Amino acid sequence: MIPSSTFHDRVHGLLAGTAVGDGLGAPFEGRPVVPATALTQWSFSTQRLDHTDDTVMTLVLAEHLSHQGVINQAVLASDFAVAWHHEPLRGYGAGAAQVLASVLGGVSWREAAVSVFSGGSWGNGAAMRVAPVAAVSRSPLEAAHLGRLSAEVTHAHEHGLHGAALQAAAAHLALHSDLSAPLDAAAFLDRLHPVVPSRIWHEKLLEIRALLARQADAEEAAAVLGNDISALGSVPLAVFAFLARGETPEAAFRFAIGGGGDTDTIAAMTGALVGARHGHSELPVSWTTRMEAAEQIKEIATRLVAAPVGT
Ligand code: RVK
Ligand code: MG
Ligand code: MG
Repeated sequence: MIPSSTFHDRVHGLLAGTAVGDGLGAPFEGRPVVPATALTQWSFSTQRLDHTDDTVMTLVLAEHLSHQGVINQAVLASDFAVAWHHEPLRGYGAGAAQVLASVLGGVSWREAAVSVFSGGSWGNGAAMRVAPVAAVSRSPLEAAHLGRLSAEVTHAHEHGLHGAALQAAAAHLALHSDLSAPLDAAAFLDRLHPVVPSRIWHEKLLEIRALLARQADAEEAAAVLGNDISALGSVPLAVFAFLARGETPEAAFRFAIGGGGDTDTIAAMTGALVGARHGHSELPVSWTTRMEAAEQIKEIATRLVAAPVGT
C-alpha cells in the first residue's frame, strides 16, 4: 500500500509529466530527427513550457474523473468539446476537431466518432490523454477498461482504442510500481499483454522486448516501433522510452523526444509514466517550474486523489 502523501505526489507527477513532455516536445513535433544540441538548448531555456491538446484533454479527463471516479461518456464528450471550443488553436488533430465540433452541434458522440475517417480515428489522441484513469482504477485491466470508455467518445477505430488501453494500463503499473526496487521491464510487459487482445499489438510488445535486450537508442527504436500520430505507431515508443530510461526522469524525456516524429505526444505519454513512478517531486524542477498550467495541475491532482476508486 502506497502512503497517501506519496500517492498524491505520484498522481501530481503523472499530470505534470504529461505537461512537461508535451511542452518540451511541442517545438519539435513533426521533425524526423531532433538534434541533441537543439534539445539541450531548449531544455536549459527559461521560456514557458506552453502545452498543447495533449495536456488540455488530459486535464479535462482528470477533472471529469475527480467528480465521481467514473466515466460518463456523454458528459465527457461534452467536456472535451467545450475545452476545444474554448481554445481551438491548441494543435488538435483534424479528426478530433471534427468530432468535437459535431458533439457541440448536438450530434451524439457515438455517431460523431464513427463518422470521422473510415471507421473512426486511429490517431493517438485518446492514448495521449488517458493516463488519469490510472488514479481511479484498482488493476491494469480496470485501467484499460476505463481507458477504452474514455477513448470511445472520439476514437472509434480499434487501434485508437487499443492504444488508450495500453497506455492506461502502463500508467496504472507505473503509478503502483515498487520504488524500492529497479523497474522490472519484463514483468511490466507481461502485464500489458492481456490488455490488448490483438496480434499486431502483441508483436509491438515483442519488439519492445527485443529493443530493450539490445539496448537500442532512440533513433533505432523509432525506426522499429514508429513515431507518428497513429496510436499503433507511437504508444509502443512511449512505453519503450519509459522502460529503457525511466529510472532517470530527465533522460526518459530526452529519449522520447530524441526519437523525433510526434514528439509532444510521445514525450507526454512517456512523461505520464515517469511522473507516475517517481512523483512530481522527482521531476526536474527547472522544467516543472516552466509549466504553463503548474497551479491548475496541482489543484486537479489534489481533487483527483480524493476521487472514489472503483465505484
Ligand atoms: C496534431 C485515415 C486517419 C485515420 C483513419 C490520421 C495532435 C489523420 C496531437 C488525423 C497528437 C490524424 C495528435 C490524427 C492526436 C486517424 N484514416 N487517417 N481512420 N485516423 N488518421 O485527427 O486526437 O497533433 O491524418 O483523430 O488522434 O499532438 O488527422 O486526432 O499528435 O491521424 O494530434 O487523428 O491526434 P485525429 P488525434
Ligand atoms: Mg499536441
Ligand atoms: Mg502530437
